Amino acid sequence: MGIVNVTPDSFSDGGLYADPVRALAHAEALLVEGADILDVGGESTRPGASPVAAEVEADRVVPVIAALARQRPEVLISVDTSKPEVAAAALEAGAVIVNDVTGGDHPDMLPLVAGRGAAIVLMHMRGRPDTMQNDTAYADVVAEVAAWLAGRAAVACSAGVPAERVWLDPGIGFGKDVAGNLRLLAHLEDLGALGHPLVVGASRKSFIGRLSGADVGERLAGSLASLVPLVRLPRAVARVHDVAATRQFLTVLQAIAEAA
Ligand code: HH2
Repeated sequence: MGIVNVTPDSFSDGGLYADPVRALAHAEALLVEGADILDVGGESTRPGASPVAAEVEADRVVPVIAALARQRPEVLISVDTSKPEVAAAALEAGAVIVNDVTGGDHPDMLPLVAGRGAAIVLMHMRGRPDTMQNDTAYADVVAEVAAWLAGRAAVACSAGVPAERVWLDPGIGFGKDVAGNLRLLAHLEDLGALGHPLVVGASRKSFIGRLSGADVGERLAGSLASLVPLVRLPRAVARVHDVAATRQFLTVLQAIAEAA
């Protein structure tokens, strides 16, 4: 899953693709690099970020999604939003997946996704982006995140979203400290055991900087290392900024796993 941030302030590429023409060119480049899914977002969820109004967010993402859907009808487009009105407009424009960092918290989100026959990514976050790093203590982060995701998946299924269209994400960096992120990555199989495809977004995140001292633009090697646990999972999606390198890395890793 290649990331297309149509934002002025995303943590690693804010402002680079805020212009729709640039966003489209970036999306096309990610497809050439081998992305299977494009995740288009119009609101930064970096730690400390303030919410953006729905109209602003929709104005950012909908033209890009509509143009992409016209030019590349075969591509799976995901919209990174937690607002049902933005999701509705994006699905209308051609998106088929809603990537919701609040785990489908808004009461209208899951019925919308079910009604449109879309898929949903339910991500775990503690609190909201502006406050989420204030409390990162868990008694057992893996058990707590797994229990929460299992509960949200059950709610999504009862709202009418088929189980195979409910994807789960531990929310790396969302209300977790370095140790919490590492434990989640080390125990992804516990989350995979919930029976849904997993999405993992570790790309360029700050725990890699904390561990290595690397600045945000220099975290490719650490981002790739974070994906090693993914090859043990039957169904997993890597949400990344650097698609070509990730593709090559996962191809070789997978080949080695199969040879074993
Ligand atoms: N991380 C970010 C945004 N959306 N969605 C899922 N499912 N999982 C993630 O880990 C995730 C996500 C943050 O990354 P990015 O989009 O690059 O930054 P920003 O939120 O600052 O735009």
